Amino acid sequence: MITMKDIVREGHPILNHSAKDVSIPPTEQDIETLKKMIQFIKNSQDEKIAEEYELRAGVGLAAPQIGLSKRMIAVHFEDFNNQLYSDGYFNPKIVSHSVEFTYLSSGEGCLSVDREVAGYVPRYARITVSAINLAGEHVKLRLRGYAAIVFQHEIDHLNGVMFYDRINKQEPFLIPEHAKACDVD
Ligand code: NB4
Ligand code: NI
Repeated sequence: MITMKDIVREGHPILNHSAKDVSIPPTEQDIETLKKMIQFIKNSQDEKIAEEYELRAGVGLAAPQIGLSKRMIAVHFEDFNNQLYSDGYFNPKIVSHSVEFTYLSSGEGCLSVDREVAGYVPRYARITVSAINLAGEHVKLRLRGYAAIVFQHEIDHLNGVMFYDRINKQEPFLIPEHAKACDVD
């Protein structure tokens, strides 16, 4: 199982480089790795398991964060309509996005960053993502709000971008134009 010792931390070059596309159909090994990434997120949200294995809670994970420079992401979370997003994706690509922005009013954190970085992270309010899911199906996801934010954070990792790279250096709490806050519980 994946534990925190497997999570690469900032400063490691793999987090600042673009990851490579996964050959489709994915290999058994790629599928196994993606399943392990989803299980890590589920474990991190299970109080007992998280305590036993000292896991930091997460709702998403990208392969470069476990030292694999491949375009694979895993998510496991419920959005505000209690819609569950729990799957893995190969070669996710943002194919369209809104002009409007959003941001988490609580700011963002990252399992690869062992410090708080305050500030708003501007994200597109609505995105369309095309990808191959764990079952090997080609999917087109239309996402907004919290779900759109999570997927953008993970896809950024595939392009070597960290959340704090998007925070306004002069004014960290500058509210982007045409932006609506996304309040987490
Ligand atoms: C990715 C997220 C940072 C902002 C928002 C949030 C948590 C992460 C990083 C957008 C994506 C991990 C991957 C949480 C969390 C809410 C839901 C359900 C019950 C606890 C869980 C806590 F843990 N971020 N951590 N950070 N990343 N919400 N929740 N809760 O997930 O670095 O690249 O279990
Ligand atoms: Ni992250």
